[in-house]
Amino acid sequence: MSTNTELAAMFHTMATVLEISGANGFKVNANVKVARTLEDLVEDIATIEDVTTIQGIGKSSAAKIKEYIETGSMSGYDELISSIPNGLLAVMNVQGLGPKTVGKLWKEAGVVDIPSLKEAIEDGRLELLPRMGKKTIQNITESLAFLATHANRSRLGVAMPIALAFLEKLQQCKGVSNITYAGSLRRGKETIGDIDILASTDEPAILIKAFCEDKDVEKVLAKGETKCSIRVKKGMQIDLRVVDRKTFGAALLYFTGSKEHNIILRERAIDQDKKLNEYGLFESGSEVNDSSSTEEEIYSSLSLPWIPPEIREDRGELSCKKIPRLVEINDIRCDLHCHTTASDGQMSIQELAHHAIERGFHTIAVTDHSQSQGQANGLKADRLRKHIDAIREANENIEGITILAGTEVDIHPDGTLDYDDDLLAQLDIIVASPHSALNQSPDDATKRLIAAIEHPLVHIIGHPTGRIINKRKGLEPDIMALVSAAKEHSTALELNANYYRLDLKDTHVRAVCEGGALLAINTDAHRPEDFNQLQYGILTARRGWATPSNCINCLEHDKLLAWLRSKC
Ligand code: DGT
Ligand code: CA
Ligand code: CA
Ligand code: ZN
Repeated sequence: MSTNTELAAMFHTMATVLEISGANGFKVNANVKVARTLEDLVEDIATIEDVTTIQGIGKSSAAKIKEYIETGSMSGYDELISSIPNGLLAVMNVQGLGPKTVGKLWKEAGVVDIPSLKEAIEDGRLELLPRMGKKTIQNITESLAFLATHANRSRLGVAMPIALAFLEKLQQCKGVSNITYAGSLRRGKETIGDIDILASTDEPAILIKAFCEDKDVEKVLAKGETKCSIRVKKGMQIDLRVVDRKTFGAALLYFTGSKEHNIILRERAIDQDKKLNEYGLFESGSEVNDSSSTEEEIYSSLSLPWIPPEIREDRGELSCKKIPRLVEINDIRCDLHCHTTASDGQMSIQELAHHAIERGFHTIAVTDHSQSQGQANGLKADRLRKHIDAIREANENIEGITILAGTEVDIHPDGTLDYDDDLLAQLDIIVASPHSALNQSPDDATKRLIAAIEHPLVHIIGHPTGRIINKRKGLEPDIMALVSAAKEHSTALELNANYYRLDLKDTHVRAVCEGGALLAINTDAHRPEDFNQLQYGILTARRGWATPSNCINCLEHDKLLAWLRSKC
């Protein structure tokens, strides 16, 4: 994680703590503003001489930033964090609880962490608070149950930067010949229990010392000569295993998993009178493995093609006749769901277009929020009309990319859309997404989404379930019913690449592809760096066995436009 990102997270946390404590809004906003500025900053903050020259960063924030860059800690931050109970920030993860409510729960009902929140619900203390109706408490209870089963796993987009930062540092240790991440991270799962790093080195002691004494380590959990575990300050566990260079391929295969995939491989080896473990593939009776082998060679010795890590889940990959060529990041030619400053994005149309050109896209869609999304500055009809003109003008003036005039129109709970058809018909592309009533019944959700799929002007259903990983379950529609409607009406279902969403999820993506419906992989970018989220969408798409031909974002320019026009 970059210093900019680290500092931004700290300023966001300070804003939250201030808001929980009931500080005045001005102070809260000042911290949010600094956090946003840091997120948007292209240069590394540590390389900027005088931080106060950056607009949005005042003297006192600048001093805090300077202190953090120089010492690795920030006294104002530590003080603020310790001004509220230890476990209170975790309560913020409960869906529907914002800082103000959490502050009230703390001050008026003695809630200091998740367990005491549960207690307050059970003994009826919560109900006594103003504006705590039965329905609200029911929602909190459901969210708590959800958190209990999911929250100890980190989101993919949190784990990946932590792992990459460690790899970058450890790679430089003397003697290291091979180092990579394995486990669920290599398989691209949406959440990661712990990060597994695998290395071969001539100097294990140097590597292990560097690993355990890294500045990001909070605690060394176990330390041996070939295996260590640490917990990093951001809360994740990392396991490091040092293996012999000769056995690296076998170890990589073993520690990538999944466990279920490994078990079938091992059985297959036994059937062929061989033995497979993390040290290699052996002829039965032989204990020595004197030829180093790669993953490819081991699969091949078992008469199998190399299986991409993302599909090593015992979901038919070992009995499948031919593994399809899974979609890759370079296959993606356009992004069809992005926001600008017209709604809640931070890029102008021009900036959005230039970032898309940089990514090598042939097309970018401007799809700002619709009128119901008040908190996201959604566009009323007259503003949308002007926005369409502005997009068309930008499309005329900017070379090297097609800029589509679109919308991300809300799908109301009853399945109707948030703009009239007359207005929608003026657009090049329509993404329709559910944002409200995300706890309606599965039946209602299915009807709602199918109505949008069947709408003749809708191209893509954006983040169809509205789930937020580790936080909100979202809608639970009948996916097979959506897929067959989507196929019939040539409407694409989105895999939203944002790592909080990854919606549709891997198994749903597979249902879309196998059912012959179209898949869209979009970043839903609100800021330039959001385009980087595409990697998580691709990992998830691969876990769903998606190929370039399943995905509309892989279409050539003219074919994409022909499909879009077939609707409007
Ligand atoms: P996670 O960390 O919960 O997200 O999931 P993984 O898959 O990274 O699991 P982890 O960290 O417990 O172990 C890493 C890999 O090591 C796992 O994917 C497969 C392999 N492995 C671990 N334990 C066993 C086992 O008991 N049997 C077999 N065959 N493989 C194992
Ligand atoms: Ca793991
Ligand atoms: Ca592990
Ligand atoms: Zn969006």
